[in-house]
Amino acid sequence: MRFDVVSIFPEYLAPLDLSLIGKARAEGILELVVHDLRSYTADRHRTVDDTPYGGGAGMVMKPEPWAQALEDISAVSAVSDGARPTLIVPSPAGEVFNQKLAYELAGEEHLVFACGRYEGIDERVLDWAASEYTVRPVSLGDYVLNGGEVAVLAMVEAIGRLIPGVVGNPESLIEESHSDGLLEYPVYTKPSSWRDHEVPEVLLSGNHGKIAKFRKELQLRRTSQRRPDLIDALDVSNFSKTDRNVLWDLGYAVVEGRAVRRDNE
Ligand code: JEE
Repeated sequence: MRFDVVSIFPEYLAPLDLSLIGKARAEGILELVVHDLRSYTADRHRTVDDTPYGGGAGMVMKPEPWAQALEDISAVSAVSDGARPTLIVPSPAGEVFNQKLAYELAGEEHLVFACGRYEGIDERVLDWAASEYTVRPVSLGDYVLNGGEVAVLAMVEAIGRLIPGVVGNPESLIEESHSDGLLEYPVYTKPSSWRDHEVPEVLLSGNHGKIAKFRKELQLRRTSQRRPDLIDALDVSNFSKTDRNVLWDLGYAVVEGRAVRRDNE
């Protein structure tokens, strides 16, 4: 798999040399090249921004340096016949990045990330690039960053760890792929008693049936407290009597395979 990242702050992407991603690069599983957008400018001042047509705050990234960079990168793209590289454009106005999109993108051969700054990139770049790339504006989440670099660090890590051989422990990937739409249960390690805080006794019991029930209950409790939107999306048709009782306890009834708040009935 190949990643290219274009930015006016290439040093911002230095963390990609470290840890899992850095190791995968060193082992040749993953190729990642960071490009300085300013090296694709043609003027003495290496200008990448200009004032917005129609007025408004701030500056906008000029299209031509982007076209030069993206042409250069797609020309060397080694994607197999017919396939196009995917151009990911971090943007507060993109579709929100999630684990499903991470899996989808991990299946691509060539991802190119265009890190904007200022108020973003001239929109015509995205339209123009669609002749060579599958163009996807993507947001990291509903908050405002100063540019695309931090979003790219997060996305490259989330996508990169799904590539076979990149993550240290494939067992944890398998567990993730079976994840049940709930937040995870809390984890503990030694010592069992630490500064007057105890590990829940059932986890020391060796009773694996009881442990599984305990963990599922904690998952349901913290999900309803922290992420009620995930409870609403749950298919509870195959929930055990025990799980349904926990849901009831949390204020939900089961109606046609869905958990619904009892005060909503
Ligand atoms: C790419 C430039 C900065 C700031 C104006 C903000 C007005 C652009 N989840 C995410 N949040 N932010 C980004 C992101 C931010 C970027 C760029 C990604 C390039 N910026 C910038 C302010 C504004 N708007 C929203 O309300 C309307 C635009 C991001 C991702 N991925």
